[in-house]
Amino acid sequence: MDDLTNKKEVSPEMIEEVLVQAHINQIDVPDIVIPPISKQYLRNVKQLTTAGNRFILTDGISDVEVKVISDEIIRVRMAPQGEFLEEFSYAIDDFKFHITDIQTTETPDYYRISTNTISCHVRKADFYVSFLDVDDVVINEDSRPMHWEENAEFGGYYVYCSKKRQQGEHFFGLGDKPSDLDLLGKRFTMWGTDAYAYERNSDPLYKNIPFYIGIHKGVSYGMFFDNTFRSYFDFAAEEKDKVSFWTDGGEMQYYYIHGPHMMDVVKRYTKLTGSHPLPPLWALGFHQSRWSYYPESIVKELAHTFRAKKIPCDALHLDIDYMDGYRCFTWNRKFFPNPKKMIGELSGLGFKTIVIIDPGIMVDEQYWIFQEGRDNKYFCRRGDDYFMEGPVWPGRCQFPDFTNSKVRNWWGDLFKEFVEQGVAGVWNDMNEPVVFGKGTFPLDVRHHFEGYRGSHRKAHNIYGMQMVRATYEGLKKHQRNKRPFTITRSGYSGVQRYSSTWTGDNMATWDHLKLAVQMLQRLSISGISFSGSDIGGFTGEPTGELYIRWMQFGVFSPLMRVHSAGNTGAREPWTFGSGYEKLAKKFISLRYKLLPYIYSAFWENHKYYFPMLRPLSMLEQEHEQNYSRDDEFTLGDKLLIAPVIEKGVVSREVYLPKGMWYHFWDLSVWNGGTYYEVPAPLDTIPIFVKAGSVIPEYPVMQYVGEHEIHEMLLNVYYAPYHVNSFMFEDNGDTFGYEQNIYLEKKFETSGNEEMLQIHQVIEGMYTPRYEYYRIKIYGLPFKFSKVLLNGKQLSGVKQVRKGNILVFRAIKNFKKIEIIAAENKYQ
Ligand code: MIG
Repeated sequence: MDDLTNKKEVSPEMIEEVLVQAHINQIDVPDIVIPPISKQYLRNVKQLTTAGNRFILTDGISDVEVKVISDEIIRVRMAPQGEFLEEFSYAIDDFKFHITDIQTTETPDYYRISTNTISCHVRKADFYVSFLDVDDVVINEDSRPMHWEENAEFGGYYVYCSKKRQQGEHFFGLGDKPSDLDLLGKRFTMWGTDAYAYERNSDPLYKNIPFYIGIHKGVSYGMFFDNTFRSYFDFAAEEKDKVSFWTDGGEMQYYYIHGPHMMDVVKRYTKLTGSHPLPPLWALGFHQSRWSYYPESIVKELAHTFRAKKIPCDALHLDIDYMDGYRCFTWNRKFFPNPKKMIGELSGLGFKTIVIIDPGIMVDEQYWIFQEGRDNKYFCRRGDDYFMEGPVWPGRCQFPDFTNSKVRNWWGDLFKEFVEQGVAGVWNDMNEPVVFGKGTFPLDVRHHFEGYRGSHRKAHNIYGMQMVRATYEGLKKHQRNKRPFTITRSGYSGVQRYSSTWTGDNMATWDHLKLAVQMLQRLSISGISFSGSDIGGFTGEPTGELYIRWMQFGVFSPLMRVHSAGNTGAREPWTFGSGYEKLAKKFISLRYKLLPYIYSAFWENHKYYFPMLRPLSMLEQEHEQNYSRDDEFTLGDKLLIAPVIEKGVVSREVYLPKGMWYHFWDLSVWNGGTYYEVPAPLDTIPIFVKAGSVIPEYPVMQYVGEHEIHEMLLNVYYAPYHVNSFMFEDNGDTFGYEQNIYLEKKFETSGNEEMLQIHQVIEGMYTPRYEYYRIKIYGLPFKFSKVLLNGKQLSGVKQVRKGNILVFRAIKNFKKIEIIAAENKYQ
């Protein structure tokens, strides 16, 4: 073939290309050696065209699309050479947003696209994009025009966006970064990584959540950079007045999400990317895990010990050693001769069995799952068509392409047998994805990407999310109407629609406890409320003290699980001696008492997009000094928790947000808006209850559903003003709530010197089995004369603890309760 001489023949296409390049690079003399296009900044805006809620602006070469998503959300995309990629996103949920009205105006200087809440300005002279509120205050603006650069090796473009850091601006979000809550002055990468024994400021970790929140002058907004390639964020690290984000490929595509409150931003982001469906209620109980509990006799002994010691527990986790040679979906029959029988026995004791699963499928001709995957071409392939192979636990493995719905369905169906055996939940590990040695797949590996195609550069950061999605959907199908429970280590924005998550391989150190406190808050404001950390630390050995302090934080972690590495000492609640065992039991029991409250907070996340954990910076964003106070938070909106995260301390400083608070343990009343040094010996941590709250409480059970609840306890904390509290109830494990089979109860309390009123409004169609509430009223400032229920006097009202607590029983459907002060009300 004469081709082999490699003469430089010039085709008409090449000439055309050379001319385009020359034009872009402003070169007069085109050369046959064409260099890749180096950094190109958008230039002046030449034109705006409109199509409905989409606006296309061009500088003659590149196009920018501004799309109004809702009254408060605007998306910006850039097509370097004028051609947008087909629209597709794994992150975006299908929520239909509302747009009231869109106005466009043109001035000599800029184009302006406005909703009734925000406007986007594009400056004609230099293509600077900015976002303004209704009063035309600039909330966010470019500090350079968007820019791009050709990626000569892989194709596509590096795409960049630089924003101005507004005066005094701070930054939050980004998922699981192991750093202080405030991201100012730091730079981060999104590239899911197996970060065994990571440290403070290690980066990247497992998750890829390219969403951040900026706050300046007490106003918040969000930026969601929806791009799955390896991406980077710089929060004024390189240049003090600039914030940048960029990627190795794909499209510059970001959503500006308006506030002005951090809460609004987080709710809108969560609406955009979805929330977690309700988990089964037992999943909010206590989980005990270890790498690994085996054989069967050890697992049973563990279960019996919990029951014998009367320490509540709902779930036991089996790590990789339950498998036969680490082959997914198999059991090691030597260790677990009859899994169904064992799971049945555990279930009889009230335990759910959760098993781990990895994405790597062992290359083994005798293994039917490998055969099926290979024969159906479900495994990922290299760029030049060989199957992708690499070593993980089982040895050589191939990996399902979870970006293909056919593969996901296949994977999901593989859980059928597990479900029949009684497995109640699946823990998805190593899905960054991990390959020993190299870390992950080579970048040329191809992915289906729902038909939109991509190399591993594009699919890496969403691989884990699609794996757990496959798992979730498979469980959902095979468990029929029962809610699945899944955990995942990796994930991309939107992963919360399919799974809970944990913070991976942490260490048994005090700083790691602090990191866990910071990371769970960060995840929560990044759309992922249902998270936990390995209580006690994964690697290393905690002292009894550290273990208990971590357990105390665990009570307020949406996912409460003890887990540890194989080469560490045991981590059961009784491991550290009877003194610590008593404390572990006390706090695990507290978790079970608070379950109806935690469940209601979960519902508020699922249905209304409220994050479960709320940092001080969210509660009082107008106070900059709160931004660095990231070691206390509220769970839901009623309980403020200040975990103890230092060795040997018996008190800690707590900032109480404005308002009146009750000390959870001694019921004393404290005024917020200031700092206190709060006693915190090892048998307690500072917990405060917002005055006016109604906190529902369960009796301590050894596991969810151990017995019917005869009365629901309502703890009512008097406040001299109006407060609303919410409680959610349903059957706890089906999708009935999607058919409105649930109750949403609103308790409205209002107190004054004469009386305390409690109104109850009930919505929904569920009927709890109990008939009565037991109501406890704390902090009444007066002596009571009588209690009226729907206007009729109640008998059997007791006063305890020097008369300061009233206790009585009330029918569950009451509408109004009035506690009336005595004439001589000051006692
Ligand atoms: O290569 O399954 O983060 O929780 O115990 C380690 C064994 C694989 C990593 C997980 C950890 C789990 C461990 N896994």
